[in-house]
Amino acid sequence: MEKIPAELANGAAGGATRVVHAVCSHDCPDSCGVLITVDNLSGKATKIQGDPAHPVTRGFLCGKVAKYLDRVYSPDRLLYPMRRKPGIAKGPLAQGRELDAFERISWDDALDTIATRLQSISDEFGPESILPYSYAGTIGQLGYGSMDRRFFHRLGASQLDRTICASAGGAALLSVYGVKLAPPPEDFARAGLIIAWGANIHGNNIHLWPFIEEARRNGAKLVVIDPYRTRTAALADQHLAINPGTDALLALSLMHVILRDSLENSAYIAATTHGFAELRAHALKPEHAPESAARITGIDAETITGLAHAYATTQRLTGKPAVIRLNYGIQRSENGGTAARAVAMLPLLTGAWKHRGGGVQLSVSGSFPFNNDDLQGPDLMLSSPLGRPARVVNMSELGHALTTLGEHEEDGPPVKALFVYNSNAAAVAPNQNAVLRGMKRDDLFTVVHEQFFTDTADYADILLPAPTFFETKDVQGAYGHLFVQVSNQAIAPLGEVRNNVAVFSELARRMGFTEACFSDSVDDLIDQTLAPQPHDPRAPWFAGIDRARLEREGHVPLQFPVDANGDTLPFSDASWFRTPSGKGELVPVPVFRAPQESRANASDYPLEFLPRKADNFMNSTFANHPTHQRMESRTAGILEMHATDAAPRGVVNGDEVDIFNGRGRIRLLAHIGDKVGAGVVAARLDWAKLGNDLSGSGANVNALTSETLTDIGGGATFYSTLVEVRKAPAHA
Ligand SMILES: Nc1nc2c(c(=O)[nH]1)N[C@H]1C(S)=C(S)[C@@H](COP(=O)(O)OP(=O)(O)OC[C@H]3O[C@@H](n4cnc5c(=O)[nH]c(N)nc54)[C@H](O)[C@@H]3O)O[C@H]1N2
Ligand SMILES: Nc1nc2c(c(=O)[nH]1)N[C@H]1C(S)=C(S)[C@@H](COP(=O)(O)OP(=O)(O)OC[C@H]3O[C@@H](n4cnc5c(=O)[nH]c(N)nc54)[C@H](O)[C@@H]3O)O[C@H]1N2
Ligand code: SF4
Ligand SMILES: [Mo]
Repeated sequence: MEKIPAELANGAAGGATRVVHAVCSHDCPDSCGVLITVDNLSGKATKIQGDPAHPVTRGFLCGKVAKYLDRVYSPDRLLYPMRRKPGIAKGPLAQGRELDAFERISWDDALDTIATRLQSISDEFGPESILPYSYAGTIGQLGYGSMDRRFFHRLGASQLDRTICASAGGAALLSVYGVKLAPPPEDFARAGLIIAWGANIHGNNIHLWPFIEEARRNGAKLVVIDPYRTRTAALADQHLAINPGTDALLALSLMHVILRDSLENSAYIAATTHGFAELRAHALKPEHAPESAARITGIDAETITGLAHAYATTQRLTGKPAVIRLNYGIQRSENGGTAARAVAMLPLLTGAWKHRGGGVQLSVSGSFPFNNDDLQGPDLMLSSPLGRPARVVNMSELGHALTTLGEHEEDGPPVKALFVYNSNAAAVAPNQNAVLRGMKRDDLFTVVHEQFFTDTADYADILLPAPTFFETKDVQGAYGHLFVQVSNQAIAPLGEVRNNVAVFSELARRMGFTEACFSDSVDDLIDQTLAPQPHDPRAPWFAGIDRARLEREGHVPLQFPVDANGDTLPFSDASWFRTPSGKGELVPVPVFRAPQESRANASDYPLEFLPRKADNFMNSTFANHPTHQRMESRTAGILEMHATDAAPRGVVNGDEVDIFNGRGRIRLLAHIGDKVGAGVVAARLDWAKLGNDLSGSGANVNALTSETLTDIGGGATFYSTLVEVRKAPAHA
């Protein structure tokens, strides 16, 4: 395998410019290796490119990060600590008017204020009244969760259950397989049939695409299962526009056909699974026959039968296996955990795992034996004033946490301090109106550590400036490939920005925490996370991987055991499973239930709403940059709907429409077309303060979503949302 030259990895000076190896830290499966060119004289970054030596990045970047210099050097960066001016109420600020509400202070002032307030709140209400709120602004090991976790553990703050993205799917895969392993993207090139199931590969996972294209050049077919006609769907051989929330039924119907027509792999099933007889009886029930499933999934019976046959016979007929790219789309739904479990069982029936390029890929994150215990110090909770593990607050219920928690004594105290970092909570959390009602409370002390004046920043008492990945060092795995990488610091921090590690070790010092772990440097933390727990069965996969080697080589592949053919084939035999039975778990059998919020139970709000991610933003990140807005201009302020739903409502293209339910209301411009089928409407996630909501209420799509949790894993259910749409009254 080609390696990038050492001088690239080290960022050594070699004339007018130097090239530094870094890693894109955004919450994307691709974790691209990037090369940043820095001008030695000015210290400024002048260029970013994909690392040509990285086998998955292959020298190209997505559109949003290719324009990253616009983000790093944006004139809108938050570069200094600030505090809310006395007497200014919390609430949305027009973009560019933030300094009406905030004034610059020194880091010492900011940190002293935070430490004093957290101490007095802890003394008065107990430490659990302090709530950290973070997600994946960076997925570097250190930036995502290291010193911050130590700090909040030692403080005794409420623990945050980080469920907003992937917890239902994660729990599903763990229940079936016991460990999250999957074929790497490179192996997709060897597949004969690729199913993208709730996976917008073109938008969200672009570095998988070249391997799919390679497979297709060799005869493979791509089938996309998605209620929305994504670019991925439009480019596929077949697009099945499934009704939202019905994936478990489709998977059961595929099983039904496979078992009815005896297309399963009996020897593999006997050797590797547990509960097959029960699953077989369940799948063969008449309600799972294609004719029955068709009515509910919206996919006709012949198509279901054809897909089941293609899926189960690809290996025999083409000599190449079938692979499912199951992404997180299907599990953002009330019964999404069950759906993900059902889909995950399919290759256990056919034995696709026995062939390189076959199986199912949700996430490969379980391949990295990072030592998170040493990094995050959960035992420090025992040294907190509580002396026990603190209560757990589910991040998908932030609205509830900020508005009603503490009303019942058994809940523990109300939230009195909120510390947000790595997240634009006010934009991305469901049930936005409840979230904002909570954030507006003037008895809530809020700290926000950010790169920009986001929706969340508008509610801060204290603002702290955060770095981009150009300005800090980290180490990173991936959830979509199998390379460990170090991200070197390319440029000096702009203004007075400080990274997540620095902020929390400074705060720990001010709070009087004397444990040695609060003095660990960035390099110490990297070394710790690269030293797996000795009892971790995956520990050998990090053999020979240490900081020095990563700094030299940039990216290093995990050291997997290989079979006689030189292949690593997870779940090809029973030795790979980590479930209680030691086998692939087919029980409890997945039972399909339509979501409460779906057409099956439609009432006053009959339309299924997809509050979607934008191809050229990263959740709400990038939404504020003019360059990125231009790339996404087609989706700005738009509600996509089907003519069947527009006509009876008297809506024509370009009309202003109100989209509403019992939780909220936003106003967008109707766009009638083929992106969604009848009964479904869709709009994109955005910064609320940009004003794309034409009603002027300063909301975004999450004003409509609910805090209902998934069936397993306690996840968010963005894609189980019912709404009604009405032509907006004409302006007076
Ligand atoms: N450009 C870009 N890339 C991103 C992100 C981004 O915001 N923008 N976000 C990143 C993050 S945080 C994540 S978690 C990953 C997520 O990547 P994906 O898992 O691909 O996430 P989604 O876009 O939420 O969902 C994928 C598709 O599922 C479809 N879908 C919705 N409901 C259903 C359903 O009931 N059944 C089926 N079959 N499909 C359904 C949606 O229409 C969508 O096209 O992407 C990451 N990459
Ligand atoms: N309607 C709807 N809502 C959704 C989704 C959806 O598809 N539809 N997707 C959900 C999903 S899958 C996810 S993962 C969540 C994502 O939710 P978030 O993780 O909150 O995602 P972002 O909107 O990208 O906000 C991340 C913020 O972190 C900041 N940041 C970046 N690096 C750093 C750093 O080093 N330090 C600090 N302190 N801050 C930093 C960025 O500036 C950015 O504002 O959103 C969820 N919400
Ligand atoms: S967002 Fe994803 S595709 Fe784009 S550069 Fe980052 S890791 Fe690569
Ligand atoms: Mo996510």
